[in-house]
Amino acid sequence: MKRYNPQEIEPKWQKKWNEDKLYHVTERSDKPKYYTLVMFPYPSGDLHMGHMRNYTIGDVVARYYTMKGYNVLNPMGWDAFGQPAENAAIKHKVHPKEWTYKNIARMKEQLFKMGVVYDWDREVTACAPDYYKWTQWIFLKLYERGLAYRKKAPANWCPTCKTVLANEEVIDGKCWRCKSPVERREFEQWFFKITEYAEDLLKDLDTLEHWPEKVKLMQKNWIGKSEGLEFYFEVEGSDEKIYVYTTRPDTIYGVTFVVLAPEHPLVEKITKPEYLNEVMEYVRQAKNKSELERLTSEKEKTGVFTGSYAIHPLTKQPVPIYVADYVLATYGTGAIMAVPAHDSRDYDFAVKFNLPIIPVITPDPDKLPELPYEEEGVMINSGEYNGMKSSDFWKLIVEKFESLGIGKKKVQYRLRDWLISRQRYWGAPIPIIYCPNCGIVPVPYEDLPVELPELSDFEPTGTGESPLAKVPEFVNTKCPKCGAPARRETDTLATFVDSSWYYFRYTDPHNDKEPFSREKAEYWMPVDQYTGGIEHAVLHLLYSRFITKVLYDAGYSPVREPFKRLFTQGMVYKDGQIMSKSLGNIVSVDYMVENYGADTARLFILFVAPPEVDIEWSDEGVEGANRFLNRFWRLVLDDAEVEPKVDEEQEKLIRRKLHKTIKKVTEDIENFKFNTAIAAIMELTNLLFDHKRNFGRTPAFEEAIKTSILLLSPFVPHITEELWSELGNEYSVHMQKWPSYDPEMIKEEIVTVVIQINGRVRDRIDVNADATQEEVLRLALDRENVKKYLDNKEIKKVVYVPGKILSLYV
Ligand code: ANZ
Ligand code: ZN
Repeated sequence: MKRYNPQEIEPKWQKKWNEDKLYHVTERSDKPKYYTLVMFPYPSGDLHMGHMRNYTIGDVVARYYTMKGYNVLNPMGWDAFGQPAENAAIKHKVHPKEWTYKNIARMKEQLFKMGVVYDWDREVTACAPDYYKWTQWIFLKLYERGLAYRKKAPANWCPTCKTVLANEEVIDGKCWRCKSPVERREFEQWFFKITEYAEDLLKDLDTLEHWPEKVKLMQKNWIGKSEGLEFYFEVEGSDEKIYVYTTRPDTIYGVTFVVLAPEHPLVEKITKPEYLNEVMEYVRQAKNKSELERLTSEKEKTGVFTGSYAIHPLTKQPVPIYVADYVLATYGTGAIMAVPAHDSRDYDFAVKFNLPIIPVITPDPDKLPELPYEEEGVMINSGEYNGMKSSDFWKLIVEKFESLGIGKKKVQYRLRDWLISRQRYWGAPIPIIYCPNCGIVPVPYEDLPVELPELSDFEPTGTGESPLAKVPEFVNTKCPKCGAPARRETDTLATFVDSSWYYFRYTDPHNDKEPFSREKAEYWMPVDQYTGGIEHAVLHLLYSRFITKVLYDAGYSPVREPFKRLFTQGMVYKDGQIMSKSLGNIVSVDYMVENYGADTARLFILFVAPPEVDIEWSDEGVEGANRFLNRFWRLVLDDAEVEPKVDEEQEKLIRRKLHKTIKKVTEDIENFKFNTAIAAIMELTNLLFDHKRNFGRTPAFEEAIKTSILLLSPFVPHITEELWSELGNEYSVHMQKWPSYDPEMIKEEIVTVVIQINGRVRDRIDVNADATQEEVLRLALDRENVKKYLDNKEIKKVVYVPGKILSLYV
């Protein structure tokens, strides 16, 4: 019999699937649609097994739903603009474009080799003018709707990458790419007004039933809605008022000082002359720190006294005013009432600066709380309100301040507007023109795309200006409104803009009139299954949701939410660390394919653990997967050693097991439990091995073999295609109908088991026909009669004749 040779069969089928366009789809179908999508990758170079996990998972989904009878859209593309490509290009001294397209070709080849299939006719590449034309179009739509604006703003500046970074790209005060400490600098920048959608983005999370709770919580925290009171303090000996925002107005009697952010406009005005030098020096230093650095709670609190006092609005007592960098200028009003007894940051500050700490809420009225106490409770030290529940006092004090006219209830969001300009070459130019007469003028739609010029000197300038500013032919243009000489915007769009709408483009990838037609989007959207890394839980997903909502409001998108179901897969580790090129611990696609074949690699990845769990690469695991495929091959193709012997009971047993397996595999795939689905098929094949040895290739055996091939086909597509064809079936296994099970067949059969103790019948129990010895024993030991005759004696021996007798010896 022919041996299993993946190196021969895999390329053969890959070529055939590709030529036959097996996964090419159109909207003309009588089947229901299913849109599955794996987050499109940065074309960063070679793929390894860590990346492959993601694509393999996506491939199983696409192949399964196709067999299930859906019209499956399963596209692929490249998040090809952006800093990673550019940094690598600078390092390797090649043009980003060349570097990018070379990597795309290489990655495509690797996906191909792994048997991962797509509708390649829908490939999109973010750096291609026919794609970024529409990214620019989307920018203009937002501009038109007042959702894109320019303002001078302090920005995170990476001195190494020489560029401005979005807040999200600053991790622990360091650049997410190169890890250098980030500085603060002021620039004119473009923003998208995502804050206008804060409430929608929050509220609609509730409609996303099939998203992981963890991801929804992360988005919720990022949006950070809070309800509180905004009110003002008067300043002693001054007409100035200090507005503060608090979510805990119930702690008002515990206020012992007030803090201004270093950037607060009143700092200079209210600081007493003898304190001014020290305060201004502090302000200068604080401005260089990133927000994250300032908020890090482990850091020791710093600050300075202004020499001035605020008047407590209820007690009329003076409280000192400090400037401290743990208060941010960009949140609330940029100033706070400090309550050290009930806020840990204020507590640390008060301890360090020796300020009074007055507890005003306690969980137990007979005892003082342990400080800082941040929960609710009962009021103390709060005058006439003592004994009241703090939550009631919260409402009361808000009403009181409102009626006194010194404060009002307010909703705040932590979410900031989205900084979208980058002072980098490798991105879509922002389609804006600056005219000396007309000011900011959007590039007319018919002039799109604003093409990125071919530049050989694309390195960042280091002044904060984009390298495009060095190209007069690009910069100098005419005003589209008045014709006067004008300048183009030289910043490019952040890559998160490119990736915030690509899933729409797949629905209509060749449209040259609009980014996508409403009709096609209506057919395909929303994405039914979106799969990707947890690292995109906040930004990419939030930005995509935002752009979808804007396009919905503008009448282009038929849906308000782009992704119906979200799955975040785990990471792949090797030698205890994340598999990554930089750590030198990768297992390459080429190595796996050459030595074991794609099917073995796929089977290992899918079988080793549930897809959401992190896995450790294991050579033994790979060997095990390979052994299984070899065994399965022989099971299917090798002749039996015995002539077929049809035993009706045994045939029934095989069929029952088969139908149970179909049910389990089907349910497990739909619930992303690929590992247990595969385990169930393995269990079935073990049974089939025994059967073949004792009963030969009977009709039930042949039936079970054929169905097992179908059940395995989404996981290991090549070997199953080959075996399917070897058995003389019609091509392709992947276009067959997914097997269904007969509910009658899997009904539990109940049998009565006789229980003997020391050879004497003592009881009878009803059990499932396929119950194991342990299960039957457990049930037996619970019976009163059995307990009586066992009389607490030690059981020496157990013999179980399945479905008939359980014998115990004591
Ligand atoms: C007094 C207070 C007492 C507070 C207490 C908390 C606990 P969230 O819930 O995240 O919205 N805060 C307000 N503006 C701030 C700023 N610009 N920088 C730093 N902190 C600021 O947080 C609101 C709380 O964070 C506010 O409520 C304020 O401290 C602080 F027992 O006011 B609280
Ligand atoms: Zn003009």
